[in-house]
This record gives sequence, structure tokens and C-alpha cells, in this order.
Amino acid sequence: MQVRRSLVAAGVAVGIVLTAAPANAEPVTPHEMPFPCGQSWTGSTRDAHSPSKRAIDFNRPDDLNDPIVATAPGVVTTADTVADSGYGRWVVIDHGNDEKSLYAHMNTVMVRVGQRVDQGQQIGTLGSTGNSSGPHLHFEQRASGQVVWPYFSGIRYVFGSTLTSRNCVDVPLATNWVKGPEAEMVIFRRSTPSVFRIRRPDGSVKVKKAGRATDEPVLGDWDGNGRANAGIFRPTSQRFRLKVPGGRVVFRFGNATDKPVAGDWDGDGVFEVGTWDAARGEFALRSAGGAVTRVKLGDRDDLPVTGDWDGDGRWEVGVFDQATATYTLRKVDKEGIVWHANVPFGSVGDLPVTGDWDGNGRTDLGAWTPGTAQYKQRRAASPTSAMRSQTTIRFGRPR
Ligand SMILES: [Ca+2]
Ligand SMILES: [Ca+2]
Ligand SMILES: [Ca+2]
Ligand SMILES: [Ca+2]
Repeated sequence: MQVRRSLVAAGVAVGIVLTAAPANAEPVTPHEMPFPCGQSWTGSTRDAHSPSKRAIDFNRPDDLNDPIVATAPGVVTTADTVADSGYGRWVVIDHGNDEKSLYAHMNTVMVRVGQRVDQGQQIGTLGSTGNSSGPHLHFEQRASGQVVWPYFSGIRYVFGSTLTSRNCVDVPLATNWVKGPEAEMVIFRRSTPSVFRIRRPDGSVKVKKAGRATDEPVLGDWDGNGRANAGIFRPTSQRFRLKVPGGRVVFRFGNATDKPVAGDWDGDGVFEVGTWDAARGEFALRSAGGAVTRVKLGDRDDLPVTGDWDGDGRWEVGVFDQATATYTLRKVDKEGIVWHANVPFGSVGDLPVTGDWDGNGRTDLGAWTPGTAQYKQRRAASPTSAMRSQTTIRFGRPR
């Protein structure tokens, strides 16, 4: 479908085989704007624009340090924090299909080479580093190594126009938010403000406001009453903001490049938070008193997950490799021996979701497919035992 639309957009008769994508073809990658949901930005170019007049210089008033987000999911191939080239501090994301996006003159870079980033995830802040005469974002879409005409939301960008970002994607989660011990499916919708959308067992949806479009969601039972509460991690300030009855708990923990996680590490019924550092492949699990336990697991292109895999009340960690759709779950047994279990589940490109689907005390595995917004729940006695069945439920907005 995408290919056919590209050919039509390029004015090329369907049926002609192309050896290289022409510069005016629509990309396969479903790029959205490189700015948070709802923001309006004006782009310009000029004939002498280096390296191509197809590159965009984005501006809006007082834009220094504004957040820059990934236009589509992918793996970071350049994350220059030194500012030793004309691009200053710059980032390149590989989206597959030989297509990339490039972000230049950034003030700060919040990702590392090899790291997997999701659409709408903040990758840095706008700046004026390198060969730049003032704060702006220099942005390129590339195909087969050449700069191509940029597309957002499937429409070719008109230079000089002001466009409002529709980079408003759903992030899948699950937690026990209401009623019985079974986990509910939860969507974090990046918006202004962002919202949590909790699917009740009867299919109705509860909506809770939660932070900014560039915040990262984190859910846990912060007060130990048996039900989860909302929370967010703000990468720019490295602050966790956890909702509790009558207020919220705010504290600083982790680094801007980290992914937040939550779990009951000590098994006392109250959830703690932690972070996962993709560059190091390391979890930092924070105790209630602030002490940190470090656990090595995963490599740069993985995504972190948590759960009580064995049902003893203490939560463990794991990672999901999106390229192979395989979970690696970590567990420490009573003798202190560390076990790793590899469990394939979901499809390549799925996002990981874990939750106790059957309420037996052991966290189960799941996956969410961005193109269809379908949750796939793995039903089994435990996440490491043979799968009995799979339940598929659509929840959230397809991308
Ligand atoms: Ca429940
Ligand atoms: Ca605890
Ligand atoms: Ca456990
Ligand atoms: Ca279970």
C-alpha cells in the first residue's frame, strides 16, 4: 500500500520498477513532525541550503531549548554530543528501509548510538551549535543516503507553511488499576497535556491527565493500597512525579537518556521506581530509602520491562528485543543464583507490555502492535512456562 502510494505521489506509472527512490517519493517511514503533539512550527529553506534545499530549518518564537522528538521509531546511528562539525550536536535515526531522519544544531542530545527510540520520544533540545546563526532545528529526511523532500502525516511539506505537530502517539502499558488482581490495559497518549487511558474490565475507559507530551509514563502502586497510581518521568529534569492520594511525590533520579521502570523490588507491597540505561545495559533500582541496586541486563537496542515472574511478591527485571521479538527475563533464586529465560513473543516491531492478565500473582508477557493498536496477551501459568493461549484485544489508536 505504502509503495503504491509512493509511486502515485511521484507521478510514476504503477508497474515501473524503480532502482532507487526518487527524491520526491513519499517515504515508507510514517514520519510525524520532530516536535511534541500540538506545537506549531514554520519551516524554510533556500537554494544554497547545505547539504540540500530539501532540508528544513524549523523556527518558532523563543525556541531555544524546546524539545525535539523522534519523527518515527528507529535506532540511533549518530548522537554527536561534541559539536565538532557543521551540524553541531546532531542525531540521526535509522528507520529501516534505508530511510533516516537527521536533527542538527541541537543544544543537548538525549540519546546514544545504538539506542532504540520510539516515535514522539524526546531525543534532545533545540539549539544553535555548529554552523548556525541562531537557534533553529535543521531537519532532513533521507532515503538511500540522499536528502529527500520531507513528508509529515503522509503529506509532502510545503516550505514556508506553519504546521501543527500530529506526533501524538499512544504508548502501551498495563497495570492493576481497578477491581480484581488482573491487570488492566493502559494507554499513555502523548498530548498537551498527556493522558492515561485505562480500559476497565467492562470495556469502558477511565481518563487521567498526566504531564507533558515529552514525559515518559511509569505506573505503580506508590501507596501500597493494592491499586496502581499514575506517574511520569521528565527526561529534561530527571524528575519522577508520582501521583498519590492527596498529592504527588517528586524527586530527582536517573539520567536524561534513561527509561523509567517501576516494581516492588523488596516485596513489601509498595512500589518503587528505577531506570534503565540503554548505553550501559543496566538497571538502577531505587529503594524507598534512596539506595540503588544496579543490575546488568540487555543491550542498546532492547527495551526494559518489569514484573513478578515467579509470584513471590518481589519484582524482577527483563528486556525485550524488538528486532527478534524475544523477551529475556531475569530472576534470582533462593540460593542467590541468577537465571535468565528467553521467551519469544509478539512480532518484530511490537512494543513490550507486561501485566498479570489472569490475576494469579505472576506477571505475564504481552505485546502491542503499533500498526493495529492490538494488545496480545500471553496466557500461561507463568511467563516462562508453555503458552496456553493468546488473547488479542484492540486498545489505543493505531499509528
Ligand atoms: Ca484489576
Ligand atoms: Ca516495595
Ligand atoms: Ca519475584
Ligand atoms: Ca499471571
